[in-house]
Amino acid sequence: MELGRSEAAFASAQTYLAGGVNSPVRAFKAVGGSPIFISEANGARITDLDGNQYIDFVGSWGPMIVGHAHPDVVTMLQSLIGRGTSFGTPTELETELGRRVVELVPSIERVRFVNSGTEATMSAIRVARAATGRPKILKFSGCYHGHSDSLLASAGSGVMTFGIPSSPGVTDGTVADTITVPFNNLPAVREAFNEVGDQIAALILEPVAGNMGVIPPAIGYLQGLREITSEHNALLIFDEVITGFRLAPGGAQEYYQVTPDLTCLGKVVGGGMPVGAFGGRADLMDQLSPTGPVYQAGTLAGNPLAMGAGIATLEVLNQPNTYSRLDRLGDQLANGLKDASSRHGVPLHINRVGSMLTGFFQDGPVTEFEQAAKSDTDHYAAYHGHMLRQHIYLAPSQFEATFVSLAHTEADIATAAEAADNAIARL
Ligand code: KE4
Repeated sequence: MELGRSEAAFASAQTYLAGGVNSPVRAFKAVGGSPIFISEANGARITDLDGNQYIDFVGSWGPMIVGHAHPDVVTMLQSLIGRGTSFGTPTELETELGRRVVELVPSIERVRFVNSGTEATMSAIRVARAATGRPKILKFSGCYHGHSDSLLASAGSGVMTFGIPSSPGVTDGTVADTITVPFNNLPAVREAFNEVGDQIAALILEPVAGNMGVIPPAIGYLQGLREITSEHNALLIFDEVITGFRLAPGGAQEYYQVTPDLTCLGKVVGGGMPVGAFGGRADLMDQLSPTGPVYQAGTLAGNPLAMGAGIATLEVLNQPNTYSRLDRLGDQLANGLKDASSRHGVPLHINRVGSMLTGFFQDGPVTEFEQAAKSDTDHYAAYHGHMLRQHIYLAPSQFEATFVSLAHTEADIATAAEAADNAIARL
């Protein structure tokens, strides 16, 4: 496979861009080799600078759930682009996307749009701290909520110890109020509340973890978190940047029938344009400036082109059988991987919820971060390379999600499963 143009492009990019990329995972550090530079995409396929075409199972990390360059999204953007790109004023497009979000997401009575998932979670936490007057936030090992300082924290030795910065440049003081406990472990949450419950403003979690690989909530776990937070007058924040509009029209909170107090959104809600959002009960969201005292702002928040792409994307999803089809395609892929794993005797533990899944190179189970971390990342790196050479584009990290979209066909999934069989046979 010829990759010369991508390699040359990466060399040039590194001259001007930090690390040659604008987001670290794109650099292929975890799988080796030079990152692929994409020139165009359509449906379930992406094409690199050397003309190699791949079936795409990353989907820009989740946004491209209806496929790349969907005609309805393109038509919407074409209808808007000639009328200006940003006004810094209210537009009716924001109200229209807001209406759809409020109608679809059970917890959201009022929403505010921002430009990324990071901004959404950062702002939701500010609202929670203001509403409760409490300083501490409880998060979960392996859950990622973007790169705002207070969320770049690792677990301390105990819930009373301060959070530990997970990146240089994040100060001890910034994460002092961030408590990190294991995912899928209700006793750990109860212990935190028993010790410092009256200081905890909110819990924030991915209701289905996607950033340590896909890890579903244990049965009763989300309901348990709902009960504990309600009991202690703390807020429950679902970070649905990945799961929002992917697992169901109303996201994981609809899929599992557990309603948080605040919800963070991103990815799908912008249809591939830069959009994040956070929302919840009106009494919480009305604290935000200009109605209330909690400051939050953004020059390009609610950008009309981005709103248009989000509206068009949610409209495409708003068709009968969307989620049953996504689930069927996810199930077909998972079964193909399981067959390949057993056929060649290579341990591959599959976690899947609907159209998001991860094959962990280990026996499993994988129910929380420490277990996920035991995966054979060398195997994953070799597997990724074998799949790439067979024109299947996977996340360049064992600890990410594989996504299927409405643009994938059963034939695409069968092709990927066959490629996986070939790849696993060579491990
Ligand atoms: P952004 O700031 O990247 O738009 O969103 C941050 C974020 C928040 N919450 C969840 C659950 C997320 O998954 C993310 C971002 N996800 C990563 C990959 N899993 C984006 C890819 C990247 O960092 O380049």
